[in-house]
Amino acid sequence: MTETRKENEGTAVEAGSLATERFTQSGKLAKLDVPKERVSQLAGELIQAANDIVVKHEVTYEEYNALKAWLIKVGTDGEWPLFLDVWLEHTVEDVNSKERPGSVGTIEGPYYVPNAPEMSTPATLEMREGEEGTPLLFHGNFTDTEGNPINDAQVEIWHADAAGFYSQYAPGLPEWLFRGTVKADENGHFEINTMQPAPYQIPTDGACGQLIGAAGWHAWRPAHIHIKVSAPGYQLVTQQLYFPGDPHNEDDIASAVKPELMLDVKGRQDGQGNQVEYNYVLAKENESK
Ligand code: MBD
Ligand code: FE
Repeated sequence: MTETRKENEGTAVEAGSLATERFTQSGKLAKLDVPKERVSQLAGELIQAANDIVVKHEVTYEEYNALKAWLIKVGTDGEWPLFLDVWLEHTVEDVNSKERPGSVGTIEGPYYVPNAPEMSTPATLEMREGEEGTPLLFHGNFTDTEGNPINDAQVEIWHADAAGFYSQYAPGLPEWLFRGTVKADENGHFEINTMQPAPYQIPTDGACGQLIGAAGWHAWRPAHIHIKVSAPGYQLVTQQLYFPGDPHNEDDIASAVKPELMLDVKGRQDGQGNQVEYNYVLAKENESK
């Protein structure tokens, strides 16, 4: 446990169960209809890959039972969303966004909550009185791939607080702390006042943490701001933005850092923390994806 984890930490089981429940109840499951041929091919090759590993490394019964116990614990801890989003989503995102022009995306992760409070620009995200951290003014513009402004764009933003906690996934935080849906103005401009998040350690007291410990890995993600940008008629971009100099930009446990997502943070003239500009280019629905 690090000094950033306080008594309001909660447990991996709580965060995991909430993420599992959120996913189960999200609209994402209503539309699923994977054809039999795809299921057979994908599940078949996954099972074959696991069998190949057993042969290649002459996996013992002790190791097989450790795996079985661990997989059971991933479920009881509710950590399937965490496990998949940390160790698999980055490749799914890469494969599915490589043809999309415009702003670069990355993984969504397990802690998105839809329908965060709507605000017009300039917006200030919900904070507590005396909120700790460095103030950050995040601003930018939306254009299409030809450079024309987009007039009805929005920025959904969510991030951890300065201690590394996400609202709705850790006890004791205001429901919409550091979560908002900010409407850009008619010129495609947005301004969001928030606080810089801290580097983030994924929960270490659940199944994922147990794996990390057993393998001698680390649990850190660099500090990041989660974003979904969209406008009617344009393709949604899900991304995260990162801060130069973070010790975990090079070894993110979730492999979700890309050079295009690095912010160019500057000190503010008025001494009130930092500011950063990041501009979005959205692809139309029918532009290749
Ligand atoms: C996070 O905040 C996150 O962004 C990811 C990908 C996994 C765990 C926690
Ligand atoms: Fe995150």
